[in-house]
Amino acid sequence: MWIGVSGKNADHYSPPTDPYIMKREFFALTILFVLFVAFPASLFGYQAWLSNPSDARVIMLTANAPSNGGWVPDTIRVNLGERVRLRIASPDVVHGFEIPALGIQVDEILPGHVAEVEFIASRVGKFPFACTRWCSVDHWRMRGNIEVVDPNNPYPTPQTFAPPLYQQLKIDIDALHPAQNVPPSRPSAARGASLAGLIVISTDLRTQSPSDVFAKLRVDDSPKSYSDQQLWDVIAFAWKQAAGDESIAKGQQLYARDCAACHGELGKGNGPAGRDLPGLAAMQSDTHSMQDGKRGPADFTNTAQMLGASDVLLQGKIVRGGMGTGMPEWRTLYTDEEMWQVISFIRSFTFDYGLTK
Ligand code: HEC
Ligand SMILES: [Cu+2]
Repeated sequence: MWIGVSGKNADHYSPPTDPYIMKREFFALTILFVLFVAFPASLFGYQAWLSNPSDARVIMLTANAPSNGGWVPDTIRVNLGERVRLRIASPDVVHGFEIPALGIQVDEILPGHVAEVEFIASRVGKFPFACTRWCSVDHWRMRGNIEVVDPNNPYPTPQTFAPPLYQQLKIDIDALHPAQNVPPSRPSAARGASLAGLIVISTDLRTQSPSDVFAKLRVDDSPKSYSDQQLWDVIAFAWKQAAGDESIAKGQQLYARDCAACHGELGKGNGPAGRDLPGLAAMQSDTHSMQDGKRGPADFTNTAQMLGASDVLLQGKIVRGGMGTGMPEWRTLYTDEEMWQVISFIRSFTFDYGLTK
């Protein structure tokens, strides 16, 4: 190693022959080797080992807000049985990641960091994934798919979903649903609880609207001595009971995460992301609120509309989305259970469930 050779003297330099100098040179060489070759190599090796301790297939995924391109790639194809390690980076803002059908979740993908999640592709199918953080106005468009294929059977019969309840029951979810009956004031589940033993509701609460249930109660003989408000209170209590506190609490979380940005924290349809959605101006529905003279997403505090809708009808709208507006579809992202949970929470905008918000 001819260190210190420079300039015009370089040509005249002859290697040292003195053994002492040669020993020193060897020592210097060793240090240089360690400094510039072995140490960095070990670092890289260690890094690589850190990021891939198993024999997982590493897939890089970039989380961009939809206006910056969304997920890249937005379709990931892996083989059945493969161990997959997703390394997810975010160049812009904080995102989240979830593959609901596989129960895989990364709560936070911070800008400039790489979040990792590992799983085994143990089921064949097409599994939607989505961002779980409200990263931008069109956050809910931030979706992609993981396709798990069996190399031995690359063309399986396509997945079939049972038709949603609203289709099975042939409910027209695009029809207006004004309530035939509205309560004098906001029904209270707490007040209704004290009357619940006296007034029995025997109808199916999922397929009937609250307004229909009221109509049936009103023509019954037994509750004749009770006021309209009292019947409504009992209905509010019945709905809360049927859902259960746990379901309502879970629905509240889902709503805050996925719906509030459009429908508003208090359900008034005035969330910041709900403004100027395409198609709203052409809507004939009365469920949406007006904000600054513009139509917004459905107003869940609008008693005259909400009490005319059965849970199944609301489910249909959430399942399918659309309505010619910016309402996203949730069928591929929500389990049935989550669907009912979010609906049970939406009811708290018309029924007083005594929740703390
Ligand atoms: C991107 C904005 C946006 C998001 C996010 C969104 N919605 Fe909507 N939603 C709308 C719009 C727009 C409508 C149609 C307004 C109308 O029918 O007047 C709508 C309508 C609805 C309706 C129909 C109400 C009715 O009585 O006709 C339901 C139910 C509903 N949304 C539930 C949800 C739930 C639950 C979530 C979250 C899981 C959600 N929405 C997320 C925009 C949104
Ligand atoms: Cu997002």
